[in-house]
Amino acid sequence: MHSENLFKEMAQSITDGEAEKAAELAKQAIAQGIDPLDAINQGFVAGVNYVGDQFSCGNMFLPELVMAGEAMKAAVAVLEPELTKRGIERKMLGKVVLCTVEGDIHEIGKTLVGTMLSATGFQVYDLGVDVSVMKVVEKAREVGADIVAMSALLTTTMVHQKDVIEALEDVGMRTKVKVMVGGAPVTQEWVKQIGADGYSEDAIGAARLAKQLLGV
Ligand code: B1M
Repeated sequence: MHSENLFKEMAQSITDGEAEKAAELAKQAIAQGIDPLDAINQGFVAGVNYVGDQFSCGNMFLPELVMAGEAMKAAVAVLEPELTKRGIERKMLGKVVLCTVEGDIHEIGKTLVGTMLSATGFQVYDLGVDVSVMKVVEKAREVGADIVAMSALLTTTMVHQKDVIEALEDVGMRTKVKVMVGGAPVTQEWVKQIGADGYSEDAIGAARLAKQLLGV
């Protein structure tokens, strides 16, 4: 199938919340030699953005949001090993403790960021979603993290990015660790406001930023 048509079908599979179809299309993309990041960004993300917009306008509801999320996860799970393979010749660039902040269960973007960081050569400790402030700080201390990376998708939860920075300051670790943030509501202005070291809009940018922050 021509890649443009495949991308359209991918977006549609997310809109329809069809996890099996999404996974099948992801496999097809790999078989056709399509860049897995193009499949994600030009195909599946278009669908998830559409569902998000429709949800905002009240034209779609929570069950559709959930099904779109499941379909997106199924597609990303197929594409992730391919993304990782592409970064196979690498040296270890640094240690990153990654999470989605407390109260927030959005995991897809965070997981993609983790995949791209790993593929670029970082050792990633992915704590998952809804992670408490102290759990992030303790893990960063335990592993001697170079970077703490936090995702937040909700305007109500992004404030916990600030809480983690304050907790790092309180325990005297802030000068030893860089902090990067991301997620749909995060802006450069927010970065300044909370005293983070940087943010990026997407997973590739996150890997680039992590390298910049450590000068590697
Ligand atoms: Co929810 N959700 N959701 N959701 N959801 C949003 C975020 C929302 C914008 C939808 C909308 O109204 N248009 C809205 C937030 C509004 C706001 O706060 N301004 C919203 C809402 C309201 C909610 C609930 C409150 C709904 C409810 O219950 N009434 C609820 C909250 C639950 C909670 O967390 N406590 C909720 C629940 C869910 C599901 C569980 C159903 C599901 C998530 C499933 C899962 O993750 N397993 C879900 C989904 C799927 C979405 C949308 C549709 C898609 C999110 C996604 O996966 N995008 C989303 C609307 C949207 O974003 N279009 C929406 C694809 C992913 C690849 O992109 O996560 O943005 P993203 O990550 C990108 C970048 O942001 C960046 O790189 C990633 C890859 O390119 N990035 C980083 C992310 N983290 C980064 C970290 C970095 C750097 C870059 O450095 C550390």
